[in-house]
Amino acid sequence: MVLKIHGNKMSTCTNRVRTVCEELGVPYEIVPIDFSKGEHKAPEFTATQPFGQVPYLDDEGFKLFESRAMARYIALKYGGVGKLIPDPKDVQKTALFEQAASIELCNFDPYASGLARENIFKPMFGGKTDSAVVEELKTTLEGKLAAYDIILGKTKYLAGDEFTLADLFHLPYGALLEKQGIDYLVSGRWPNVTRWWKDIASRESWKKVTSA
Ligand SMILES: N[C@@H](CCC(=O)N[C@@H](CS)C(=O)NCC(=O)O)C(=O)O
Repeated sequence: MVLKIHGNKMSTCTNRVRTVCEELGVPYEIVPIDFSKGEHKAPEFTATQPFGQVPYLDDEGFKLFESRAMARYIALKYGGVGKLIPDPKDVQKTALFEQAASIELCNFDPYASGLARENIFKPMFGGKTDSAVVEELKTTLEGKLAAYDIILGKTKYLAGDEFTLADLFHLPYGALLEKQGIDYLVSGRWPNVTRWWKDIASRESWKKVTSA
């Protein structure tokens, strides 16, 4: 049975998981969840994902939510040793990978997803952008990217010289920054960040996800 991803293609977190499948050539099927009908808040959905958010996966009856946990599961189960995630037996490499994954979760996602919420999702659903919040998020993200620039001046990718899930996790909200006209990842203001972003955003997996 093919891996089922309950979500939709407009969801950043669903696209994070789709990108992992594309990277590894893992066949999957999207089970569409329609936000406009509130399907993600329906009891049959929240029975599996109690927070009422997409995506979750169903792998022959094994159900899992949280896109980053799903990504780790898919890489470890289907990727082969060391692809996108280190071999768990290599404790130091795994620790460096987890450090990089935490960097994304703590130092990038709150600000990049916050900006997408203010500038894209709020207006899309009838809300109003709070410009003071936008300015605060932008200022904080600028400081974070200055630190990214130091890290990426030492290694090609966030966890070392190999592309891992920690880099991939940035793609959906990173791409939305550009859509808002926030050029932080592409402007060259932080040269190592721009070199890294251009590299990861040009991967075939991501191009496929964003074109289909
Ligand atoms: N931490 C969760 C976040 C999931 C999430 O925020 N999903 C969004 C779409 S990308 C959603 O379902 N939003 C609708 C809502 O929160 O009501 C993950 O990574 O899976």
